[in-house]
Amino acid sequence: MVSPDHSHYESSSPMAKPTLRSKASLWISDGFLFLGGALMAVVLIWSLWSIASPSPNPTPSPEFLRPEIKPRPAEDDKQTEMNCAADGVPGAGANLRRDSPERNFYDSPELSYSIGTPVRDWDEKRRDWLRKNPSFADGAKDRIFMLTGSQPSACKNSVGDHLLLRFFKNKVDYCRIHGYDIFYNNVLLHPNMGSYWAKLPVVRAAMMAHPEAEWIWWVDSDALFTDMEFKLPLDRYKDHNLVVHGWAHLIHEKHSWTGLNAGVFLIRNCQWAMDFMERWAQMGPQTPEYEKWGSILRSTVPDKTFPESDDQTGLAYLIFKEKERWADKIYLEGEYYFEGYWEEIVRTLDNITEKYLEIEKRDEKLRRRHAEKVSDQYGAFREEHLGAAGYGLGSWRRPFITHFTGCQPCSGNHNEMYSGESCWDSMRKALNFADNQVLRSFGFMHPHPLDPSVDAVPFNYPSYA
Ligand SMILES: *[C@@H]1O[C@H](CO)[C@@H](O)[C@H](O)[C@H]1NC(C)=O
Ligand SMILES: [Mn+2]
Repeated sequence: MVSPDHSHYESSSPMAKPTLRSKASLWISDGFLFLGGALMAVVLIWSLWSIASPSPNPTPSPEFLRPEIKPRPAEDDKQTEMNCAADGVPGAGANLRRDSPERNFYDSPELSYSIGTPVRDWDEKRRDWLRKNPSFADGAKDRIFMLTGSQPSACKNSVGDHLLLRFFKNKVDYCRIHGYDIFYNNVLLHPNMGSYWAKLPVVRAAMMAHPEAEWIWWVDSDALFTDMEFKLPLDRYKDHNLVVHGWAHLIHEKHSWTGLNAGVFLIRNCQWAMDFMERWAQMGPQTPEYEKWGSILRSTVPDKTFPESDDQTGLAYLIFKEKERWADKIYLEGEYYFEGYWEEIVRTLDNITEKYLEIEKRDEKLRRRHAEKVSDQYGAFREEHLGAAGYGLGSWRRPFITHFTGCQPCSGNHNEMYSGESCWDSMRKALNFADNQVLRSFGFMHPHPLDPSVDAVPFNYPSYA
């Protein structure tokens, strides 16, 4: 079935296959790629230059060179007045220039950002910080902070860093549209927690760095948003502290490690989560118990094929084995693509594109050009037509998150289940599918899902009129 995900922080991936290319051929092909890349860069710079300096008006006007500098409005009156008017935007009134002089948890020397150093009374500490920095209180209940990241070194795969850039761009696009902050980490916050364990210390540090956020949303580097309008149904998770894509019967009855996916999760910034992260991390490579956990997991999880303790199997284990302690607060989301397996998804994208075009042809208000900032309104308009689409497998709704589990864009050591071609073509297709939803607000679109070029979108697209 679904192969494990190890493509972010890939250094010690158990699924990684040794590369078949010899060192010599690697050098040669990399050399060609480098020359090709350099040539491309020259062409690109030349063409950009020719766009940037149009011949009819070679001397920029003096006004253009000397932008008018206006005095700042008096600190508090005008500024707040404007921000308060922006209702509906969580935290629109946040004051980024003031920290309360009163002591808060940051002032305690014993408090550490590192995993392995438990935090006590976190809920109270967070509440106290919010009380002292009240401009962040508005919207704090639902505020989301997105986290993602990749390994500290360059990708082995020659196009790996480019792919990671595109995957990250996609997340930045989603966050900008929805007003979320995002952090990309590419250092190991714990030297011994590499590979798929590396995200745990990042989540822990982010919880402390962002007390204004209620939710920390980890999204793997090899996962992307293929529906830029869909929002997490946070109301559904109000009594839970951790949300993962998963299926209860596979975990509780089959003890399967593929009964969930640990590559995308939403975790509440609270004491429960602090405790859970500490417990989860106890199975990691930074502890003397790592080998022991490898054998425990292997003996309790029948479909686990590799000996090392891994984060995903560890998470499944905690759900079925320490059920009383954790499971009540863990929401296994299986109703929509909280994250979905790319092989199942990418083949449906063409038909989905067709369906969405049909909807736009029928509904004039969806064809209206608009500012990117007000995209939410159009998402709501579109939703009126998606009642029959369903969610997840078999649906013609845009899949929310497509996860390239097993493709390993950075190392290139994709699982041998797939051909490299299907991974690369599918990634490009999904990335362009998502990009089209974003570029549309900028007046452009890819004419074809595998075409890197774009066309200007005609006014009132896609109307027959
Ligand atoms: C796409 O739609 C066509 C026509 O409705 C259908 O025959 C085909 O099976 C669909 N493809 C997929 C992958 O769903
Ligand atoms: Mn992944």
